Amino acid sequence: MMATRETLSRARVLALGLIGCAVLALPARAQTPAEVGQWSGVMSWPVSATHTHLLPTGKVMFSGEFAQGDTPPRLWDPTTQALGTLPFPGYNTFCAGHSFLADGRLLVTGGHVESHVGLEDASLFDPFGSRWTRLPDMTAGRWYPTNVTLANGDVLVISGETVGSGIMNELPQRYLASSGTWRDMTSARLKLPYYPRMFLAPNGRLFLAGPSRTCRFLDTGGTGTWFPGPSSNFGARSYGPAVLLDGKVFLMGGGDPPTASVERIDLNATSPTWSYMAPMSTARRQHNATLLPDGTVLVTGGSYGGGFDNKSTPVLVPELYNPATNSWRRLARNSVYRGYHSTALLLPDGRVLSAGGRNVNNAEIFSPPYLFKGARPTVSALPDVVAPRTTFSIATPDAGRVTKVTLIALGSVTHAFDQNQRLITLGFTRGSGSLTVQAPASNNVAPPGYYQLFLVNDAGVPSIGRMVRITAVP
Ligand SMILES: [Cu+2]
Repeated sequence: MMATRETLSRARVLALGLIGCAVLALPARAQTPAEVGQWSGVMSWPVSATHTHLLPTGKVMFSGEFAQGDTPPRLWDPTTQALGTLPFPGYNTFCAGHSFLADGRLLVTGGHVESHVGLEDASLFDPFGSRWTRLPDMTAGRWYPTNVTLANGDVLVISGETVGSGIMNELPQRYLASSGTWRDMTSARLKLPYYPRMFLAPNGRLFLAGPSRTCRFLDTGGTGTWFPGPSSNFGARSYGPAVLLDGKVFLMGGGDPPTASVERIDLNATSPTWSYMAPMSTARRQHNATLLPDGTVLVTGGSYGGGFDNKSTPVLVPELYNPATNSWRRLARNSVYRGYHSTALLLPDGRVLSAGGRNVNNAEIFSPPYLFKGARPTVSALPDVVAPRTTFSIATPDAGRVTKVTLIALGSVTHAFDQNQRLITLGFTRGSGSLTVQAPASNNVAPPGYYQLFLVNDAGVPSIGRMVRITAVP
């Protein structure tokens, strides 16, 4: 009896084992768009989208690299796919800095004479009237500078090469929005690398987060004062993006050879320090990081191999970071290597434009998994203009299912860094057919300007983004 029973159970184990092997041997089940998202086909574009901006009109402005920067910027309508041409600013804005002013105009600083030689020119582009306005020149050229918006709507412009390789513009200048002139930050002279990863912190100071390991705070009062900050852990992260999300800065990859490591600092803390977070599944440099309506971060493109812009080691699989769970998820792969001179941009419909590269005159659009998880919440009415420290009402038939309300500043991206995007999660209470929403606590949290407002439901599905202008309050 015993032997028979044992034989039977052995046979069962063997059978189960065979079934197990059969299951393992089956080809992997195709993953659905609800799990991994979906890419569009490749669209041919007239230039490489190396400088890419979401305008307050909901359209996308982009301009190309090198010689293409001598041609007019282009306009793309994400709804109709129509491509158009915008007025030429009068000089080559390739390698400029850029950010949006409180009134929705784009401030473009510096530009391209030749590699490592920058222009001192600055201009405003008005997306509503589609025209350029020249500003007074800066004191010297800037090739690869960063714009950082301050709480009152002024903009600090920092770094960039002037007349040759390694010859940096060490004088930060503050664009005074009220007068359209510059204030030289003469007590804040500092040599910094290309396109400093810099953010307005909740304490009102600017925080220099990278790409060097040494971090600093800048008080922008008067002519400026630097303060030491906590150094990040990994080291230099050249061509790695940094994003600002509810007062926390995340550094994602970068460096040469590239790293998969991710670090976070919470600038809301009294004595903030950097901590390693879950790494990406793949090392990357020359990639982009895009803030999404549900508070996750989409990383696209880049190269996993060493070297400046290694096309032979493309990363085609995007990854989605969820800060709430500190975890990453690999998504559907795209077709084209997006490295140096590529950009990525959140569109109002929740999709992400991924475009450009070195002599890559085309674009793809990624639909994240959240677009395949059921009906989208809708917004029936909301104010166009919101002041910090107030409450406001949003009419929505989906109030009962809303779990998150976010504001995302319009993207303005180049060279693996978006100088304008930031995400703010807003507090709210549910009513019947409406939400009562708390505006950002201050202009340090949300500097004045245009943001997309999104409602997100209990299935993680975002509404269409609605443009809201945050005003400056004293
Ligand atoms: Cu470049």
